This record gives sequence, structure tokens and C-alpha cells, in this order.
Amino acid sequence: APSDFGLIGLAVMGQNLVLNVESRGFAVSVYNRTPAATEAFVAAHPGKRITGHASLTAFVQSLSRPRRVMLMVKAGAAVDAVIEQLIPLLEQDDIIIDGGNSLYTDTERRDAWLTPLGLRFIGAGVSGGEEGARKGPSIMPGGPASTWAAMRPVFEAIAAQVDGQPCVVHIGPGGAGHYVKMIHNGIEYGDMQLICEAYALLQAAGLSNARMAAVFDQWNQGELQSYLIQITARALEQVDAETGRHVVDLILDKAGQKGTGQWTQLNAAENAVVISTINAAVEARVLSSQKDQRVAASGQLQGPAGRLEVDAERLITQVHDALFASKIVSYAQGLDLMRTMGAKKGWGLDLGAIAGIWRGGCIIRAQFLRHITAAYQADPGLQNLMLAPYFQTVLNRSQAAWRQVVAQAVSAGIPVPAFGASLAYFDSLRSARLPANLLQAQRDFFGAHTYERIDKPAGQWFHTAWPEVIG
Ligand code: 2AM
Repeated sequence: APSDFGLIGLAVMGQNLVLNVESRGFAVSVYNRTPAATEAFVAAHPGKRITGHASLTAFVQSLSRPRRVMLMVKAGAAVDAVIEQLIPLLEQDDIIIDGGNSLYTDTERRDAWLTPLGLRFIGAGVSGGEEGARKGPSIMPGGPASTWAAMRPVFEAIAAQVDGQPCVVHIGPGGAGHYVKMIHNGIEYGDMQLICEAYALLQAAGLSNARMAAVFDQWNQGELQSYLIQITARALEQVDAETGRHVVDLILDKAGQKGTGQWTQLNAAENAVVISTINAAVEARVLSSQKDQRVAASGQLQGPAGRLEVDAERLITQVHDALFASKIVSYAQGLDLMRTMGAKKGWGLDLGAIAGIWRGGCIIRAQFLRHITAAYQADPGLQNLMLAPYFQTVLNRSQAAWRQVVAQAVSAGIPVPAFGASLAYFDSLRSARLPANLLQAQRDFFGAHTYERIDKPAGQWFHTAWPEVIG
């Protein structure tokens, strides 16, 4: 009998997705460029409705129509190479799904390439790593609505489930799915850096790894409940078998990155949207990677020793509040970027539904996302998440502790770029008047750029005859 679903690319993510799809009652055909991987995979899973194919032609012939072919190959040129090979083999209305971490502009290009050929293309963000792929990822598919209808039964069956709801919705046309996955990754960068700053502060106050693990476990019972908080607690207590020391104390402090955070930065810059918390997180990784320079500078540039002589219990409470408030700002910024791009592209993004499908399967899964969904359900036109009643309340009650955390960090010489960026955004947003009046004066001074006045109607532009400056 023909297979219901085909998957190309049997690296770990691809293998796990196949096992997931098969476990939900679908027969799956698989193909990999290197046939040995196909043979090994099929041999390792006897008794399953999985059939391996050594040729792409045989693979395509084995699928029921319209064919559903998912690519889990390396993002970039490999996706184009496989699509090129598939085009002559596929027929009208067949569907190609790219489940890799493709740049959304590549997805738009492929959509424009395949649609005139009568093929249907879905760019789907798949989040949750290897375990998510096997047990239930969060899926962010972009493409035409007709294609969503054809894919929905499979996607809903394999996605993570939260409160009986599958963690997948049709995100929008074209590159919308991969775009939203990119923003998800940017937000993930922010969440991770904020947790690292909380750790740095607690450590500076002398808390042991075991004590910090207990703090994160406690936080995981409340508003901060999330997968990342949970794994942080487990990571902090892990002991190295060889040395008997904590693994975190042995790990070199140089962070890696694969580029999706930088894609988010570039997109925000292009759209003039402030994502200062995510920017701080990406830049913190960059600075961390410059270890040699930091070690050299540590003996040359002076400052306090980075220790906090404070009451630990009080600090724990303050850092909790600072972390939650900063996280809210980070999400507000990421959502602002999605809102802006969604409007520009006419994608019709449902931000509440998007937050909803991040509750399960993916790295940023967290209880607090349900408040985001509720905020957009209550007000679909919400301009800034921080102004939704629930978030407003949290920010207002957290702001005093948040300031104390940042102030103490600054006084002690402990870098908290993401906490600081979030707080500065909060304070900028609640400033009815910013020093940009002087900025406009400077612009008019050197470039006659003109300015509007507070005592004259908006839209009237003025120029001052500034004095001449010599030198
Ligand atoms: P491989 O086993 O033949 O290397 C992750 O790298 C997955 O993408 C692997 O399954 C790999 O197949 C596949 N892949 C990488 N580049 C490819 C290409 N140009 N064509 C087809 N598959 C490719």
C-alpha cells in the first residue's frame, strides 16, 4: 500500500520525526542521500510501517497523492538541491514541507519558485530539538491555507499537546512559519541570557550550586515555571564523574550560536523595532566568545570585585522579580517585531495563538505563555504586551526590586546587560518626555533638519537660526 507521508533526510531530527509520525498511525516512506543511513534506520526499527528507498524516484512513487514530502536536510543549499531533484518527479498539488531552520526569505523564494509549477510548499518551523521531534514538537507551518488543510491531520497528530490542544496552528502564507520560528529563537536567546544573569547575581552573593538549584526548582513552581528554569536547576546540580566537581564549574564560559539570533537582530533593525533584550542576549554571547580578550582586559580595566554583600533571601526574591519583569519585556519586544512584520507582510498573524503553540514541545515552553494568549484574546489589537492588565500589574509590582537588582549589579561591577536593557526599555516606555528634544535641537543645529514644537500644532516644522560655532 502507498505511504501516507514521506521524509527526506535521516539525521537525528528526521529520524525522530519519522518515528513520531509512524507512531500516530501513518505509514511513512523515507529517503536519505546516503543510502546506508536509510538502510540502517529501517533495520533498526523492524515491525514499523516505515519503508526505506534507495532512489528518490522509488521514494516518490511509494507515496499516496497528493504526496506529502517533508525535508529535514541541512538548511541552505541542501534544501534547494533536494527540491531541484524532486520537481521532475512530483505532480500537480503535491506538497513539499521544509521542516528545517530555513531563513524565512529563502522560504519566500522557494514558495515563489514552486507555486507556478503547480506544487505546494510549506515552510514549517519545528521546535523542540531531538526529544520534541520524537515525542511532540511545536510546529509553525507557513504556506497557503489549502495546503494547511491537507497537512493539518498529520501536524496535529504529531505536535505536542497542552490541555488537549495541539501545539500547531497555520501561521500564515509564504515565509510566515519560518519567520515566527526565527522570532521564537530570538526570544529563546533572551530567556537563556536572563537566567544566566540571575545565576551570576546569586553566585556573586555566595550561593552554592546546590542552593541555586533549589532556588530555580522553587521558581519553577510559580510564575517563572518553564522548561528552561527546570533544566537550569538540573544543570546546576550535575556532578562530573571524573572530578567530582559540578559540571557547570568546569564548562568554559564561551557561548556558541548558529545565527538565528542574529537574523532576528537584522530583521528588527530593518523594521526599526526595539528588541533590546534579545540584542543584549546575542551580544552577551558574542562577548563571551571573546575569552582571550576578556582575560587580558581583566588585568587592566578596573572595577569592583563582583561580589554582593547582601541578604541572600532578600536577593533571591528581588532577582525573581527582576527576571520575570525582564522576561515580560523581552516577549513584548519579540511580539512587537512579529506584529510589525505581520502587518507589513499582510500575514494576518494571530499572536495569541502563536504564544499558545509555544506552551508545549519547544524550548521556551512555559506556563506564563497562557497569559499572552489571554491578553491577545481580550484585545487582538494590543500594541504592547506590557500594557495588558496582567503584565502591567506584574511589572508595576516588580519594578522596585528590578531597579534594586540592576543598581546592586552596577555597584558591584557585575554585568547584567539583558536585565539592564529590559529595565531601560521599561523606563523609556513609561517616559512621557524623553531627552529627544535636545537631540532634535542638535539635528537642527548641524543639519537644519527642523523640529516640531510642544506649543504649536503637530506637523508644523521649525528651524532656529543657531549661533555659528568656530572650531
Ligand atoms: P547525508 O546523510 O547524505 O549527509 C543533515 O545533514 C541531513 O541533511 C542528512 O540526512 C544529510 O544527508 C542531508 N543532506 C545534507 N546535504 C544534502 C544534500 N545536498 N542533498 C541531500 N541531502 C543532504
